[in-house]
Amino acid sequence: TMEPIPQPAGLPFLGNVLSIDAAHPQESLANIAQLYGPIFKLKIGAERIFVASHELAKDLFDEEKFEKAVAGPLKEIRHGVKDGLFTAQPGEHNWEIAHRILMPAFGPLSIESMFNEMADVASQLVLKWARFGPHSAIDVTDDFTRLTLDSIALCAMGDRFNSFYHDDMHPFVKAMLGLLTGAGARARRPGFAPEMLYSKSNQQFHDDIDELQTVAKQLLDERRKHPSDKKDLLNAMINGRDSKTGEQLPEEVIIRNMITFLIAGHETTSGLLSFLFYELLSNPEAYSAAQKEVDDIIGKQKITLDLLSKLPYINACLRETLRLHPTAPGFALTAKEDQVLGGRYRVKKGDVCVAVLPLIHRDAAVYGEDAEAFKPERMLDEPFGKLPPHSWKPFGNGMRACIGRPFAWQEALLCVATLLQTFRFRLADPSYTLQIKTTLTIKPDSFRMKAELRDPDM
Ligand code: MNH
Repeated sequence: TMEPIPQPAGLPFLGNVLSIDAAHPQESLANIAQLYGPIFKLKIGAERIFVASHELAKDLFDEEKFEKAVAGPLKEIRHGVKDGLFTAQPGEHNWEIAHRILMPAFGPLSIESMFNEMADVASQLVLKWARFGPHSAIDVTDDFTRLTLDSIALCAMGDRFNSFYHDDMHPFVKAMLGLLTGAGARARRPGFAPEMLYSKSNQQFHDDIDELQTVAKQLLDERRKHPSDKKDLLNAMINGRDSKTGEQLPEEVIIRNMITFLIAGHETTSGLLSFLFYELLSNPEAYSAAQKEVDDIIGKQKITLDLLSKLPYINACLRETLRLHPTAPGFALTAKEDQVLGGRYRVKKGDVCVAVLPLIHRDAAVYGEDAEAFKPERMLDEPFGKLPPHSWKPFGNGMRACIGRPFAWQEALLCVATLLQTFRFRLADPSYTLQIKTTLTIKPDSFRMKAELRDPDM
């Protein structure tokens, strides 16, 4: 028998917007789930169905029944990057060809060839923190964002942002962040407010998009003028031919995807690294175990790809971090036909459902009564392989899952191994309690630590 999907009482016009604290939407969703259970409907601009348990989410992740929805902030980002991989509608032709051309470029072999460039950027972070000395409080998330931005820009298109050498941001980065914050703000506007109210921020939004396109086009023209045989993503897009149709990517599609990689490829990995260090500093046993693995396997050697493949505990720490803190905390799906979730909740064709990852990932039915605890052991290869399907989804679902996962993983492993090899860390403020800062992604807010060189002669 069918049950109605619960919906908190709302207000005329505003609907449920007041149920969501714009600064802390994840906390609001957790509170609503406490009261209303693992599925509920909210009218925030449009109507959305939120799904917060593994049992109900399983049906959402069935690609026969649901497909990716470009909704909310993604729909706004789409103004800037159209049918780029991240914001393409299901079935769009330019997604199909870009996906086939880029899959090998994001494959293990190609990512391995980016190792030296990733290590180059990581060494800049090490130098900066070493010079700070043991008494300065490091703004962890800021520096991890410098790392991930510089590394995607260098590996994807051979451009050095040199973020560690500037306090103010590279103009491309400024415009990209403008597009992201603009997209978030636009997605929250109440539908009934006249557009006129927003003419200034609309202008800024479109200026940022123009700037991104201009800079990306310059980089593309530059590469065309001075071709190189570098195996980066830009060359893959310039030279690649679709295996199925023989087509090459049109210029505007290359530009859209260059911007897309920067947008999709930096905040999530930066958040992952930040939460990982937060969890290590809050769980001394896990910190010691991770430290021991780096010391036993790597010691004082120069880190190589081969050594990175021998760190099961650090791997498990990364997985466990993304379980508790999925840095892309949700994604949207639409029903392809009328559907039923969990055998009892009716969802109509075209309804937009959001997978609430932080709650799905803390489902006690899957992870047990200690689901809220950071326990990397449960994510070692063997137990990880035995988790029920669809219970760990930080990289999204099916054919629209993250294409950058091998890139992010290699970058994160290398960074964690390098930092643990080099420094001893502690909280800058021992009484720090975790606050989450939400933009499109989540990060620990105002998280600071101090870094002391383990070998002062370095
Ligand atoms: Mn990534 C899609 C999470 C790193 C490029 N990524 C997704 C989705 C999630 C996600 C979730 C699916 C979104 C949706 O269904 O609407 N991504 C992550 C996380 C990390 C990450 C948690 C790091 C940790 N992503 C990266 C990196 C890059 C990247 C690094 C680029 C180098 N991601 C993408 C692209 C897509 C995507 C491109 C869209 C893929 C597609 O739809 O074809």
